[in-house]
Amino acid sequence: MFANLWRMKRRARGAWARNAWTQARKPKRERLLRLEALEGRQLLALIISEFRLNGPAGANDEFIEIYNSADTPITVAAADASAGFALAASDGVARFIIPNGTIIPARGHFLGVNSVGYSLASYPGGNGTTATGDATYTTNIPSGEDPDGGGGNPPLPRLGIALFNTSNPANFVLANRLDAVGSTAEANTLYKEGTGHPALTFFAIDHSFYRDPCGKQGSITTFGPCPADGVPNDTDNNAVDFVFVDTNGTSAGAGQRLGAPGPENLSSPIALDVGPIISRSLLDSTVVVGNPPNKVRDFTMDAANNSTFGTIALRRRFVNNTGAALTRLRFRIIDLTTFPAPSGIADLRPRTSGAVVVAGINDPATCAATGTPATAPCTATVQGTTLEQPPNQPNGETVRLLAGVG
Ligand SMILES: [Ca+2]
Ligand SMILES: [Ca+2]
Ligand SMILES: [Ca+2]
Repeated sequence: MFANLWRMKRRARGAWARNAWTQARKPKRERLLRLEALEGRQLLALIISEFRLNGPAGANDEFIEIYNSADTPITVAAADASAGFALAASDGVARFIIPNGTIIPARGHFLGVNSVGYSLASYPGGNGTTATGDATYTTNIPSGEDPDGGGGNPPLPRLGIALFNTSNPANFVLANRLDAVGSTAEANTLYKEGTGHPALTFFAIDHSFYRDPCGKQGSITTFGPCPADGVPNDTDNNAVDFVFVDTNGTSAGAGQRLGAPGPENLSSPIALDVGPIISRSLLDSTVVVGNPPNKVRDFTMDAANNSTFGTIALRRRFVNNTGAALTRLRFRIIDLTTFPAPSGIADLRPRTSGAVVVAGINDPATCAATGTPATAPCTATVQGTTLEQPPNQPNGETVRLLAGVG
């Protein structure tokens, strides 16, 4: 278990949804204007949440993930008579279209992939599904790659990308743009926000740029809770909104940080912070958070599993208040001290764990829910977590991997 999970609090953004109700009592014209404004804000909730423009399978190992950051589903409907929303590169050519009528759930995703090279199609998705593309394309988006793979060439240009509320290229203009991300090497401001994220030196590495859901810009030396509380940052400044990670902790020009790409599609899990939630508490609330059985430090060396200095186990109880059956409980790690941690800061690597039976629990609620006997003191089984792969993790598991229970 982990120190930092997706936060499950409701966000202030819920305020505008409530505003929609209060508009019902206003004069009709004002109401219409306000509703149009609300529709605009809802569309702006569609953001590019993660992408990469090359990978271990080469220049075409690309994916682009779109995210609905609103509290309500978004039904795609182009602003003109075109086929849907387009994701275009700064060469002005659309790579994929989200067709009209597509419903992207609240906090849900839509994934576009380059089918020539995309190598993460078996990344875990939803129940029995994987992160295959909801839409595909076959034209490379140049991003600093060696044009022929033979070396000795100037790198290809690094193109930015943008999402438009139309698929008509003639209408790829700022007024129709929903979001954009590009590097400092991109000259066209239509295809980036702010100065752009750092331009990457091309290596065939498993990496991605993702919108920071923590709010620390990927810093592994900043302690305390995540200011962004699990909601991907969009301050319209790519340089601070996006974080670079790769599975080797490579220094490629955009910060050195061990982590994993996490492409998500329409089938992928959705953070349950809208409506009924899954509540979280200590395994034993009669004991402070830093002591067993809530936190257990085991100094046993296990170098073969990246635990040279032992392990830390964090134990929590989760209650399903959704009213629906859950097939699996999954967590995404969004903040962790890890490689390359400076001296004095722990280099932590999440890993798979097995179930353990814990005795001496004095928490009446835990005992009533799952204890033997059902009254305190009791014994309870704490389930382990399984790190979900690919991508393969040659250096031990890292920030942003999914971990599942059940
Ligand atoms: Ca590319
Ligand atoms: Ca933006
Ligand atoms: Ca993702």
